[in-house]
Amino acid sequence: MISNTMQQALNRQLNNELYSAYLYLSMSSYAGSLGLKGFANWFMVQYQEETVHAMKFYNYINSRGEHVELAPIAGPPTEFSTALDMFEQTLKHEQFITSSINDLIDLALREKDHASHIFLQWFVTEQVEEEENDRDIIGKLKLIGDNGQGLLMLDAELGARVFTPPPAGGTP
Ligand code: OFO
Repeated sequence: MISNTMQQALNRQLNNELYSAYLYLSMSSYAGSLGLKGFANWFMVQYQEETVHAMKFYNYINSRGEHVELAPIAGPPTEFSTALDMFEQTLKHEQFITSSINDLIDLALREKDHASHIFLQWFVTEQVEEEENDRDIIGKLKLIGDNGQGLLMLDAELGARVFTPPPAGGTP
């Protein structure tokens, strides 16, 4: 049993995660249209990871005896100026997600909802990793500047990213 306030807050975060998936799917398509197949792959893996995040909230809400209320997902931007622009928007979005996770934890603490507090810890660690990855890539893109060869080398590096599905039978 979780409070109504907590259920609604978790539900909103589920929607945020689905929006994250939408945003990165849009970026993947845009990168592909520029011929940057490695960037497209990186964002496609990111999309897949976000669907896992959304399902974690979905399963958690159900496991607490509540049901999910799916809300409309906002349309993400569909055009981006440069690869750097995509990653700067990615970092900004992830910082928003970090702050929304922190707000959820504040709520769990206020409500003495220890189960939700523990559930949310995974996301705290994940957000540190996500923001670090984005900052690393932004740093490389700034170093590369207008150097096409550098961009192609980074494209090859990002093309090697592989999605690791959650363990079968475990919580995704
Ligand atoms: Fe990108 O971590 Fe979820 O939203």
